Amino acid sequence: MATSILSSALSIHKEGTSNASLKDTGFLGISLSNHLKSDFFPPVLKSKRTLNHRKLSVSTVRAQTIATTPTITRAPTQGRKTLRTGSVVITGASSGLGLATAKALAETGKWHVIMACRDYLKTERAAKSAGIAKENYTIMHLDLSSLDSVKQFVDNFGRSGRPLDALVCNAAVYQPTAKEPSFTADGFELSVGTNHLGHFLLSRLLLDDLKQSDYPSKRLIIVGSITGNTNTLAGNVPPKANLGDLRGFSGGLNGLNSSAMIDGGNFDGAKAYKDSKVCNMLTMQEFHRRYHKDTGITFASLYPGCIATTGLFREHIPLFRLLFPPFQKYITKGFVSEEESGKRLAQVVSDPSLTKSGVYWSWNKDSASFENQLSQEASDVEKARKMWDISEKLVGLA
Ligand code: NDP
Ligand code: PMR
Repeated sequence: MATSILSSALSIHKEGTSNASLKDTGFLGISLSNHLKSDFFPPVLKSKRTLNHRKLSVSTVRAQTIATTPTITRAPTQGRKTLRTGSVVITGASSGLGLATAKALAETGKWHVIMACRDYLKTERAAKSAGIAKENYTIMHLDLSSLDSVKQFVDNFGRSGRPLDALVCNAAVYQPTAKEPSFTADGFELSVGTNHLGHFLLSRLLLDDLKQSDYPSKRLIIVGSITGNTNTLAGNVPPKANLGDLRGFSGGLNGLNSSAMIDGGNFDGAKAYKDSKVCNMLTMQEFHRRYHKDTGITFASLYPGCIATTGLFREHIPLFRLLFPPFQKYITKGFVSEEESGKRLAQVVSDPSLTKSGVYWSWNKDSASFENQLSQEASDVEKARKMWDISEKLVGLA
């Protein structure tokens, strides 16, 4: 691994003349120029809500939802105008960034967190050991690698009667050492299928719930990353993200009659992850262009910092897992703790100053948020539209 890290570093130097040099980029993907710029709501019960606004209905509803809190919690409405408790769905809240964000939001007492996770017991244990108070969270089953599970989650959420004030698409898988692709229940390469397509369907199906919310600032957040942005040093570590002409994507990423990779190339797990992050960032912007004006929903993405200790690297070789945190802490200085990253994402969910839509947030060395620049590909309007259209077909929305 040490050799592969070194060879990566060397190849960055070679590519330095193209679109990323240390001088232009600085640490954390923050360019030098960026650096300088450097109530009252009646309780909402939606028991009468019907599901007919959803394009896809779920035929069978199994008892997958296990609610730790059967009743809907609301902020007390004593006397003056009081903002009711917000209701936020966070995918992948069983560990890392998602768990830290759930904790940060729950601790404010202003949010009830729906932890949308594939492993109930793991999530329950994680919530307990993080010290999240029982009344501040509910666990609901969601496996993003199955479109049926996504539809079922949406249906179950509808039945729960909760409003939806914020949705955080956070869950992800990363398979850097896989030699062969693995696939979702619907036959899509796993990283793009889970990180992008699962979230694409989820957010499309929950958009009406967000629209119906009477919360003053409704938000849909899709977690991005520096490694999908080739205008940064980190984004130039091979293999680089590149969606190409989307030929593998339009072929269904099934590895049979099409490539498992979006650009139609040979399978590479690390690239598939980075490509999925480009899709996440393009999706956020396409949502913004299509829906922000009419709905008032804030669409945002972010790079929370390098949280080198999370489960994301579970499939990496042990030497990588050992060296990665000190490398990020002492060499790139891009390291952030899980707790700090959770506070950052929680800001994007609820900070009154972060309501601007269509923004990719990052944080500088003093942990101050700023609007960051996306790479050319991650902000390509035409590619975003094409990616959206293909995604709709793949998940059965078109
Ligand atoms: P973790 O592995 O700790 O968290 C990922 C979460 O996703 C887990 O809760 C995991 O569930 C869940 N998940 C994975 N597959 C599925 C699935 N099929 N259905 C439902 N949930 C699933 O990693 P991080 O906290 O680091 O990652 C969170 C986000 O942050 C990701 O979007 C990642 O791209 C992003 N990010 C991370 C960075 C980092 O340095 N770590 C940097 C930049 C962005 P389970 O517990 O069951 O495995
Ligand atoms: Mg990277 C400022 C420099 C910087 C930052 C902020 C990151 C973040 N990385 C940086 C630089 C480098 N990394 C350099 C110079 C190298 C070559 C030595 C390097 C290598 C490297 C590897 C092998 N970095 C990695 C890997 C991974 O497997 C991680 C990855 O790509 O996951 C997709 C990763 C990351 N570096 C980051 C961040 C945030 C990650 C992982 C998480 C992510 O993007 O979601």
